[in-house]
Amino acid sequence: MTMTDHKPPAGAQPLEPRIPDPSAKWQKRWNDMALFKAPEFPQGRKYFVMPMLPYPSGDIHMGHFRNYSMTDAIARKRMMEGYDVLHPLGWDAFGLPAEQAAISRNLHPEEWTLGNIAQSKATLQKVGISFDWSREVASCLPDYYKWTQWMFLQLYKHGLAYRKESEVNWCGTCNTVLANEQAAGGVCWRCGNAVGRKTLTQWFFKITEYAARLLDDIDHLDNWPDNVRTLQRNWIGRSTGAEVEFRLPDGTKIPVFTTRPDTIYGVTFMAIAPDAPLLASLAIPDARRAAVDAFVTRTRGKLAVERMADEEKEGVDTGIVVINPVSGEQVPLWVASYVLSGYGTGCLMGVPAHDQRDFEFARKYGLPIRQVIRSANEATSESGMTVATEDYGTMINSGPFNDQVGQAGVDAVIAHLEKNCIGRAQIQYRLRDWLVSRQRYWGAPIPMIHCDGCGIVPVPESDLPVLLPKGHIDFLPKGRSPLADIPEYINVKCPKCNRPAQRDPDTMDTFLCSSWYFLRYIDPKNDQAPFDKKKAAAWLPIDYYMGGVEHATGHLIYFRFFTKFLKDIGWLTVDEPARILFNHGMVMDSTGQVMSKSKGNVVSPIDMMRLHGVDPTRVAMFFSSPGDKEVLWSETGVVGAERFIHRVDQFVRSAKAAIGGKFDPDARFDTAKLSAAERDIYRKLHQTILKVDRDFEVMQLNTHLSAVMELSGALGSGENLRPELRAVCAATMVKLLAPLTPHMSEEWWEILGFGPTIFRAKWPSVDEAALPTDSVTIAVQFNGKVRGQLTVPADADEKAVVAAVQSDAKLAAHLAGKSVVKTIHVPGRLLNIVVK
Ligand code: ANZ
Ligand code: ZN
Repeated sequence: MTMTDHKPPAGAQPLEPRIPDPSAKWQKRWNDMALFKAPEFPQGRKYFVMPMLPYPSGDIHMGHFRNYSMTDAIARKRMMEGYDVLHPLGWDAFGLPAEQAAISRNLHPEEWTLGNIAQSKATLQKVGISFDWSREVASCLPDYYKWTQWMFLQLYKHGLAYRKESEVNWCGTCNTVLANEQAAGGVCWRCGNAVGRKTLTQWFFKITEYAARLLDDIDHLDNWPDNVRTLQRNWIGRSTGAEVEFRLPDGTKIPVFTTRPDTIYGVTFMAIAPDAPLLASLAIPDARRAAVDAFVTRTRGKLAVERMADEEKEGVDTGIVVINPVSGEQVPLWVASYVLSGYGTGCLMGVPAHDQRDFEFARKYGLPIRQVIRSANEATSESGMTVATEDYGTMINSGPFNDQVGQAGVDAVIAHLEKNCIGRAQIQYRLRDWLVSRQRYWGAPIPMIHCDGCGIVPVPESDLPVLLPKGHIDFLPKGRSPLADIPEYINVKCPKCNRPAQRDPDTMDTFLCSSWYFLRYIDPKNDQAPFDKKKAAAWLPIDYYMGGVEHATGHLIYFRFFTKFLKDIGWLTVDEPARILFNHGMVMDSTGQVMSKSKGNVVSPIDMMRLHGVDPTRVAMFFSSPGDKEVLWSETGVVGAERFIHRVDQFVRSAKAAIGGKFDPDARFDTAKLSAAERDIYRKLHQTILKVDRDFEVMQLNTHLSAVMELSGALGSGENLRPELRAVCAATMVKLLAPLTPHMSEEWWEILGFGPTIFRAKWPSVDEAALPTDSVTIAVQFNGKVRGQLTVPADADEKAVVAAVQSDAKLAAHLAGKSVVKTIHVPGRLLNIVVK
C-alpha cells in the first residue's frame, strides 16, 4: 500500500482547511511537566536509548531528523510501556572543521561551534524530539574535557598510553596525523586527499592489549548487525601461526611471522619491507647497496595500503643470505614492496608454491618454487603451476615432517621450533595501537608535561582541566601544534621538581571525546568524577544505540575498548557498552547522493514542517522506507501523510461525539456479544497491535504505519460500531500512532477526554481471545535473530512448523548450506532454528 492510496472517504471534508499544527502547544506542555527528564536512578525498568552524537558543523538536516525521529519513537514507546527512559543528546564539538571555519571566516572555533550547537538545538526542539536536554553535553567545554583528560591520565597510569617515535599517516592538506582508521584506503577521512607518511613522536593507546577481548566478545553482541560484527572481526584480524627465527650467517636473528609453519621447507627466499627498521641495520654488500637504496627511496614514500593495492609486486635482492633454522638451507633476502613494516615482524618467509603473493613475486624474479604440501586439488608440477596451492594437505619434501597432515603438521613444526628455541606459536593481530595525538588547536589538550629532569610527568588530577588557551591564536597549520607557539601555555613548572618544564603541545583525537560520552550523560553535572559508579551501574548498558555503519571500525571499537578498560579499573560493571546497535540508512537527495553539508545538498526539515506540520513530515519520513534502508528524499509523500492524519482526526472526533462522556480506552469486549461486523473490527484492531509491536521492534516503521492505515481503512466512518467499541478503536489507534505522530496523538488523546499526556498512558496490549484461533502468526528466528514470520495452523506442532519454514523460499534461504543443530518451538509464538 502506498500513501497515495489513502483517498479521503467519500463525503469527507476536503483537506482544506488544514488541521492546525499543535506541535508548539505540546512541546511547551512536555517541557513544563519535564516529561523527558530521566530520573537520576531508574526506579523500575530502565531504557537507555541514544543516537550517535552529532558533529555541529551547521544546522541539522533531514538525515539527523530521521535518525533522531527513530530514537524518539523508541523512547516514546518505551515510556508508554512503563520504562524509565534515558534519551540524551550531546555534541562532538572538537575537531578540524571548526578550525578550518575559523581560518576561512575569521571566527574563533569556539564561537563557530557554539553558534552551530545553539542553532541545531533550537531546530531539534522545534521538531519535538524527546531528548532530555538537562543532560546535554558538548565535548569542547571544560567541564566535559576535564574528564576526557582524566581518561587519558587513567590510561597513562595503567600503562596503556605511551609516546613513541613512529612513522605515521600524515595528511598534508589538513596538516595533521591521522589514526589508521582515519586513513583507510590511503585517503584522509576529512578532506579526501592522499595520505602521506612522516616520522613524528606521538601518543598512542595500547588498544592492541585488548585485541583478543575485543574480538572474542563480538560473539556475544547478538543484537548488533552482522555486517558490523564482520567488519570489526576483520579489522581486528586475528591470525594464528608461529614466529620463526631465521638467522644471518653471523648469528643475527631475522624473525618472521607465518600462518603456515608447515610450509617451512618450501621457503625459497625471504622478503623484508622497504621501511622495516631492521633493514637499516643490515650490512648490505657494496655491490648491491646502490640498487637497494634506490628501491627503498622509490617505494618508502608510498603508503602501505597503496603498495598493497599495487598489482605489480616489486623487489630487489639485497645480496644477503639467510639461514632457514629448520632445514638449514640458505636463501636470499629481498626487499619487497608487498611486505608491510607494520605487520608481524616486517619480514616474511617466501613460500611461492603455497602463497599467491610469493608465487607472483617468484615468477617475476625467477626465484625457485618448491612444493611441500600435497593437497586434494594440487597442481601437476611446479613448473606447470599457474597459481599457488594454498590449501592444507600432506607435508612432502619436508625431511622428518613428511606425511604429517594439515593442522598436525603445523603443530609438529611449532613443537620443533619451541624445543629448539628457534621460534614459538604466535597469535598476530591486524589491529594497531591507536594514535591519539593531533597537531591542531581545537581539541582537548593532552595533560602531560615534559621536564628535562623528570621526563614525562602527568598533570596532577587536581590540576585538571588543562584549559585550552583562548585569545589570539594562529590556527594556520604549520605541521606542529599551534599550542607550541603560545609561551604562556607551553611553559609551566614541573609538578614533580618544580623546575621550568613544557606542556605537551598536542591535542587529542576527537574520537577520544566520543569514546566515553555515553557515560557523561548518566551524570552530566558531576564535578567530582566523570560519572557516578552507582548511576552507571544502574543505567548501563545502553539498550539501543543508533548510528551510521561508517563507524564500524572506528568509534564502535574505541568505545568498546574504553568500556572494557573502565571495567578493568573498577569504574563500570559492564564489559560491553551497547546491547542493541542499529545502523540507520542514509538520507539521500532525489538524485541518490548522501545528504551532507559538504555536498551542499541538505534539506532542512524545518521548511517542510512549516508548510505541512511536524507530524505529517515525520510520517512521510517514516513511511518512505524501513529504518535500516536508505531514503531517497522527495516531498511528495507528505501530502499523503497529511491526508492520513486528516482521516484519523475525523475518526477520533466522530468517535468522541458518539460516546459523549468517559470511557475506558483499554476496555476488552466479549466477542460472543459483538455483531459480526464488530467482531471483525475488534479482531483487526488486535491483529494491528500485534503487527505494530513486531514491526516496531525491527524499526520497520513504514509497515507499522501501513498497518494502522489499513486499520483506519477498515474502520471507515465507524458508524456501524457501538460507541464503546468505536471509542476504544480511536483511542488504540491514537496510541499506536503516538511514537510516530506524538503531537497529533496528544491532541487526539485530549479530544478523547484524557490527559495530561498520552506518554503516561499504557501501550495497548493484545487481547489473545480476539485473535483468530484457527491460525497464528509466529516469529521465525535463526540463531536467535528474527528473520521473518509465518502463519501456521494454531495447533501446528514443531514438525509442521519446520516443514512450513522449509517450504517458504525466503526463510528456507537461511538454511541453505547449513546444518540444523536444534530447533526451539514456542507454540503460537516462535520457532528458533539453530544452524551451523
Ligand atoms: C609463509 C606462508 C606460506 C604464508 C603460506 C602464508 C601461506 P595473515 O593471514 O594476514 O595474518 N606475512 C607475514 N608478515 C607479513 C608482512 N609484514 N607483510 C605482508 N605479509 C606478511 O598473513 C600472514 C601471512 O602473511 C604470513 O604467513 C606471511 O606469509 C605473510 F603457504 O608465511 B606466510
Ligand atoms: Zn621535573
